[in-house]
Amino acid sequence: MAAAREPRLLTVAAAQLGPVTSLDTPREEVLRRMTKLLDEAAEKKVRLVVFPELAFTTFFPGYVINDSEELASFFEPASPSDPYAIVRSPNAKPLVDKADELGIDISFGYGERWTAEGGKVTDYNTAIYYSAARKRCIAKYRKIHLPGRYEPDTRPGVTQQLEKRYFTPGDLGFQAFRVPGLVQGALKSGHVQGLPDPKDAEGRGDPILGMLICNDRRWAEGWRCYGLQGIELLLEGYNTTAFAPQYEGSNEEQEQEALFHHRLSCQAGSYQNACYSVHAGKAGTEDHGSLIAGSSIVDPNGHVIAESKTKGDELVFATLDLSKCLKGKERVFAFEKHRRVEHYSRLIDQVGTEEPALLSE
Ligand code: CDT
Repeated sequence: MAAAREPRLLTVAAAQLGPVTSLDTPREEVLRRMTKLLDEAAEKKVRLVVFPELAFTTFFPGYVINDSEELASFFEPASPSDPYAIVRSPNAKPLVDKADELGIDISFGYGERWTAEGGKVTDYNTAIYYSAARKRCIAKYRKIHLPGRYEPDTRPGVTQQLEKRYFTPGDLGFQAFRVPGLVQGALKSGHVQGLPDPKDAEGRGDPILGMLICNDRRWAEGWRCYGLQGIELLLEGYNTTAFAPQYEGSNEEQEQEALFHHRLSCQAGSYQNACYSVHAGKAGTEDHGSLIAGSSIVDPNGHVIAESKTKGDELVFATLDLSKCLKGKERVFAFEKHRRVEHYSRLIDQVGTEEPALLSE
């Protein structure tokens, strides 16, 4: 990869949300809080704001919801003829309109009820990327690593995690995408012919982004799929339990451990794939239980460069220089020089652990 060291500056933010307390918290109230954070982002000259997973509602997989009509109210319809219907839904439109007005790109998570061509309905835990420059959504990601269980835990007083009950694993893979209008002077496809070597274009085009949702950030596999597409900025929204009474440890111990694993995953993923990452959480105490804060921005060396200080609504922002991704991409993690794919077949041929045979006496 050729060196292209001109700065490629971009100011981004994680819009942490405090708790959305209950299943019937009014949507307008949450939308007001989200649009207020967008106004603050505009004051700070932020160009892209990332909101949490399932941003508009309480974390509903934390509840046992048996009524299908009630459950449907947590999903936004979509279909092949209208895959981004969410942007016109009254549950999201005020936020999208505000993003348009301010010229800020946004990414947010929501429950998606997809009706396929033949009428089959599938529910996903989804995030979209809305480009203010294009005035439309340019990418969708559906959460792949669903945590939790299908059947509710019947022990009294436990914290539920029912994502496997309410969602199907995403079917869109880890598809990186370029975003127009975010950095100045981006090289376009028409310019490449003038370059001595097509590799000289690397790290000079419009920024390469990808999305993960919550539990996905703990899995190296997804990060590396993005790393292999030259990702420069990864976006991730989450709702991560801070304390569950059925697990060992005090409230404080569990929360600290959850924050540690959150930071560890985000820092390792960014470093090992030489990219920035933005992580936006929903924090504080909702009716189903408590959620960690720790919304953050991580640089390509794995350092946390900005982090939330509260468990409430808070804008966490930083100015990135995407050209700094090149160091890792050209040296330690120059994949084309150092990867040994002949030894990686286990990664795709095998799902669970297979221990070596037991030893004899
Ligand atoms: N929402 C979500 O994906 N929560 C999971 C809980 C996993 S338990 C460690 C998370 O990764 O935060």
